[in-house]
Amino acid sequence: MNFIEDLKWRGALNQVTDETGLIDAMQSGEIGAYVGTDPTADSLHLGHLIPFMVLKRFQNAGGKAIIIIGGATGAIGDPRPTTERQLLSPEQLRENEKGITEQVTKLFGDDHTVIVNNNDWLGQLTLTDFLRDYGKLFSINVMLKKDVVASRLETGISFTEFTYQILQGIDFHELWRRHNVQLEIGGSDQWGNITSGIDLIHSIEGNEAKAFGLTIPLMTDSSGKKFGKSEGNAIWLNPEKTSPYTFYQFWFNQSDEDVVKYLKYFTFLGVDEINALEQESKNNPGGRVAQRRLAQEVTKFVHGEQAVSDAEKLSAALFTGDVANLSATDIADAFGGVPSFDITADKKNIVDFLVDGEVEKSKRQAREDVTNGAITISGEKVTDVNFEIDPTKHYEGKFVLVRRGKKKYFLGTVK
Ligand code: 629
Repeated sequence: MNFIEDLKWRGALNQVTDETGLIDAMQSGEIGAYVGTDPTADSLHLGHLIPFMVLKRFQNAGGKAIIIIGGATGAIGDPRPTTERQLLSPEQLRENEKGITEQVTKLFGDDHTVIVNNNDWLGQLTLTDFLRDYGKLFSINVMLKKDVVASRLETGISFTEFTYQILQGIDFHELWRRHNVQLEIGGSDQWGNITSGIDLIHSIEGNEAKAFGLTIPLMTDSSGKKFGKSEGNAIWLNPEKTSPYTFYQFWFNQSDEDVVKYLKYFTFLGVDEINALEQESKNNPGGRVAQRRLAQEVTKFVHGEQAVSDAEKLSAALFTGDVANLSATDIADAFGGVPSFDITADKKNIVDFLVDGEVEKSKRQAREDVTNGAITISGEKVTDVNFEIDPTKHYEGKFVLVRRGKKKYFLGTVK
């Protein structure tokens, strides 16, 4: 399978400007491809991973990968279909840019990947040069027909956002010249900007100049919902914003309906291996073999091998209830979502502790549950109603973890 056939098999191809032209260009020598990202937040999230993975696939197929960090375009803002963006302050932009650049470098920065910031050239461009060298080559009539612009004509769009497509076009041309970049890759929302670059290259370099565009469909889950959120929260690639354990669990918890689709999209596993996992998941629904492999592969790609084994160790400890020896970080990660209550570091009788934390409705109920062995404190069963809980002795003095019954957890957090 060539690069495009592989993408089709993975369900990762939305549109490509000239499929045979692109494959010919890839076969006739090493060409470059690029993906751009704007520093609108301080971290990338799962939505960004998709085009970056396609860029890696392009690299694996013998191409050269280039990444643009949009220091200049981020200051302008790619128009959204709905409303005008709020401009980010220069301080915020620099901070985001730093975060995104570090992350991209960590994830994709190897000896073969070039990472550039479009502020290097767009930041140098004077207004008169911009209007003379580029403005003349763009037709307002064409610019107005771009999907996102057209959809904003009702609600309004500033001149600033309207100009965005020209800036992204200049980038493609700049990389075409500097790095022999002949392909731009992006999500389906990027089609208009990508074709604007192709048109610019043809205007400046002539119609024979080779420039292609490729977009990837927006990922949805089996219920048709936009993919990449967990309980309404974005899944970030920054381990401080989404812990590797939460990241691992996100993948591990995908349904049997979705898992094969995600294996194709988000891993570098080949046809044979994915087919085998598909078969396995059909033969043994609920067995989670495919989900486990998915979680391992994506977590390894984003956070490394160690994160995979740490996440699996933590999952196993939670499964067996063997939580006594976990670290405070593990506890925060694994129990971030359970009912929680504030406590002090002072010693407290277990019955009072349970009632004050609203684990139990009454002292009578609390005594009964303790006596019956239904209460576990930080992994140790407690059956004595006179037991004193000393929070300084639990999880680095930060948490006391309560389990009532088989699996109902509550977290006391020392304030
Ligand atoms: C300069 C900037 C370029 C080329 C691209 C860009 C950024 C582009 C954009 N992309 C989105 C972003 O930055 O806004 N104009 O958040 C985002 N992208 C990844 C995918 C996307 C897209 O980073 O292309 O479709 C999300 O999946 O929305 O010269």
